[in-house]
Amino acid sequence: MPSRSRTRLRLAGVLAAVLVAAGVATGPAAQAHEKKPATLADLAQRHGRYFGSATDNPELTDTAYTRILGHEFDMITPGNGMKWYATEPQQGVFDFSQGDEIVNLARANHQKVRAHTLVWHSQLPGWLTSREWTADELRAVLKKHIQTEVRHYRGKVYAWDVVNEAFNEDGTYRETIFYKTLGPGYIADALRWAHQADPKAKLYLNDYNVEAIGPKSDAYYRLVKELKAQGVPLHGFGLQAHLALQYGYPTTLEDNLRRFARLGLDTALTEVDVRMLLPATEEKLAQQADWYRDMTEACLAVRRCVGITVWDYTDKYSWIPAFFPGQGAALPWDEQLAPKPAYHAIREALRAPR
Ligand code: 9MR
Repeated sequence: MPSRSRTRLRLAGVLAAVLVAAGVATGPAAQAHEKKPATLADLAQRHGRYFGSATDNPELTDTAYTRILGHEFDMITPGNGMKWYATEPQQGVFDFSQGDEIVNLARANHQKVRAHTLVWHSQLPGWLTSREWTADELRAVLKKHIQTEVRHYRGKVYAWDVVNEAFNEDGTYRETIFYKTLGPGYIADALRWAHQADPKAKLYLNDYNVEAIGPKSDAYYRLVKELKAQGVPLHGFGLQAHLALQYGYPTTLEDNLRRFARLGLDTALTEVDVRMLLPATEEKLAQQADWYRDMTEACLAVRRCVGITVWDYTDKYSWIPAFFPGQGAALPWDEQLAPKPAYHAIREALRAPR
């Protein structure tokens, strides 16, 4: 070998050694070692599912937070920004800036959006709740709100929670302004109006405490049957899954998901968290991890359970401590954005072959 080639070879060897010492990838083995671990979204996609998180506008300035939000999930739900008080603060005056910010961020990160929510008794603007409406007036107001918002996001969102929390615990209709003024038909109307405005969006009914089979989920089961029989556009049933360790795990979740699938609906776990009485102990965090694992497995076991969304991913931004004083630690990442046992349990469930 000519000496110049030998020198070059030796130099290449030295260079490789320096690169290895510096931790820079050089060969195929190093590349394999460098490969980024699969995200929750990657793992869910292997099952044809998504894994999502809610988020909220004020948190978006936290760059450590947005890094994980943009990386680990493939579905995003605005926690507040698309609600009525935010989007129509004065009658007929629409403001989509908060929802747009989240939709734009999701698009930049190649994530889809579950839009939330059009018809709900809570977080309504004052102009709507502070006066009486005739049925005709309220119907017009509701239709305009739904169609203006759905049209604005047409083609940009995967699904809409059209009606949120329509039933009481005993399965009777919640006496909301919409129910009291318009009767139960407001639900079918809302779905039809939303469908006209975006025929491709998946339209959902969504509620909490409907994970187990019981009076409240039975009410949805009956309603879905009726709506389907009437040809009303309805595509999914969202189970919020705000669970609490002290109230027990909904062991009939999988059967419940399956019975809605048999009615021809998609299902999704839409607002998952598992709160506990504080302080969090190792034992409680282990139990919480089991519940996250069980919920993930239940969804994977039912073909039409299309995905799971956690109601934000970190305890830093959870709604729980403000609403249930003395409770919290409900999400898979802690307040320092470090993954908890629940995160690893979800991964294990998603990694298992099916
Ligand atoms: O996460 C939302 C929180 O920031 C709001 O203050 C709260 C107001 O009720 O709503 C929270 O989100 C709710 C969701 O829209 C519907 N299901 C229950 C959620 C928790 O309250």
